[in-house]
Amino acid sequence: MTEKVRSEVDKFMSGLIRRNPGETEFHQAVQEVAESVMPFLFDHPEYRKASILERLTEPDRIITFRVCWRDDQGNVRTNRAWRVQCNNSIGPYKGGLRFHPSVTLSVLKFLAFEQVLKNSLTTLPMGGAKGGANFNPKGKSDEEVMRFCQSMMIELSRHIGEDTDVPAGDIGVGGREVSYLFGQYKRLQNRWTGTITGKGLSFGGSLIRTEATGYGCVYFAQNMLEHRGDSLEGKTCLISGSGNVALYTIEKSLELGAKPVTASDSSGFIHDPDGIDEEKLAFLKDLKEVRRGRIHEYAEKFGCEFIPNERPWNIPADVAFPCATQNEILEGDAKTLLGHGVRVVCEGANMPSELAAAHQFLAAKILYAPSKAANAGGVAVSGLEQSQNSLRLTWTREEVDRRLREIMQKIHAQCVEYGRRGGDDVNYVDGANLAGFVKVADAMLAHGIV
Ligand code: NDP
Ligand code: 2IT
Repeated sequence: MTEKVRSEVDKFMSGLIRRNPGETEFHQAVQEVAESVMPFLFDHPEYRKASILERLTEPDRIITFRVCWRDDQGNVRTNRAWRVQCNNSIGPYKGGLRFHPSVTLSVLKFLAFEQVLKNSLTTLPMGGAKGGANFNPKGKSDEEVMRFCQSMMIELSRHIGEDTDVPAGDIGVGGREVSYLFGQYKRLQNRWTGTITGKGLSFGGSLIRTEATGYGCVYFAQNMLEHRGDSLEGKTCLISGSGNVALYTIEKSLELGAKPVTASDSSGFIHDPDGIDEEKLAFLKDLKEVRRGRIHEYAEKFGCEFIPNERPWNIPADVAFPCATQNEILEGDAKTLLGHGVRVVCEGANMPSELAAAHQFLAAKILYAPSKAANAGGVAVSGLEQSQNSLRLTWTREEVDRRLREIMQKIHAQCVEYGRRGGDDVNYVDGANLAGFVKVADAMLAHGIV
């Protein structure tokens, strides 16, 4: 980065930090994009003249509201919920809902901002939003989760709609929560619309949506490897998390001949040097998706190691798929991974690498896919669910999978186009940020000062 660009990034960031005090995750997500985009803005003054980056980092609208509900003991409980509608220049707002005690406005603003660029990369007409609540579904009964979802939807329903804003799942919001939210939305509207995605297959959900983020992430890793004449076959893979994204990352990596050896949750990780095979994966799915149990049960069942309170990054491997949460790879973890010869880091989770870790991967010139490119398969199939709802028909598994693979290829091609550093070396961070940015920025320029 030249001195001129560095000083402009610093100036821009100090203004953003002043306007958004204490929102460290939001600062981090914007900083990464500003570093990629600023050199381009110097070459294209029309975007700077129209203050596109300033406008893109100021959400269109943020809704904050109280959610009251009654627990099984009859106590009145109060949570805080938000919807951050960041930018709808290229399509209706779209993005997930997160239920986790760590949810703050800063977290949702970073996620909404990244969603704008991610959705742009998918090639589908979707704007970016994110929402959620500091509600912890862990340990709650189905009835309690239902009452929370119903109460939340009473307010949220005023701000969403099939052509306005279409929520979906994220951490802590899976099939059960989406179903309760959708049931309440339908009741309040007295209309059947496809306003939430990730719905059950019997009521408008799309085949492959459950699998899409994990599958898409592995397809992206495969695309990067193929670009260098390599493949996933025989590669040892570290996976963090054991939720929706992690499970289907394990499934697809297995299918493509790789060897997944770890999985984790917030209590620690399991290391299975023989590999998580199909039978073990079936156990893991039942443990996590049905019984909602803890990861140590896997180690007890299959006689492997459970390492409490740690993440899997000190296990030697070829590929890392962080699939749990933000900032789960710190700079030291990145150095450890690189020291062990990791060749691919492909982000299933949103912003799992802190900035200094990402800089390590970029400097080492390994295949490093940032989340907004690598995990876009989830929202892409959400977009396909919206298309099917509008058409009032359903596509086959093969059809949706074919489209998902095609979209991941197109995202890869855009990253290569905008992020090529010479030869077959690609800076996927710059590529994803620039390609996502240009499409939204052009739409904003065309719309005038709004
Ligand atoms: P799930 O709730 O299904 O699973 C989350 C997993 O990550 C669980 O294993 C959970 O462990 C672990 N985890 C969550 N928070 C923490 C934390 N603070 N510290 C340690 N472990 C944690 O969520 P998803 O699989 O849907 O989401 C995972 C990531 O992927 C998130 O970053 C999400 O934003 C991103 N993503 C999800 C998409 C989707 O379609 N669902 C699409 C694109 C990105 P525990 O159960 O112990 O909390
Ligand atoms: O981060 C994400 O892309 C998601 N949680 C999925 C959003 C969606 O609308 O499917």
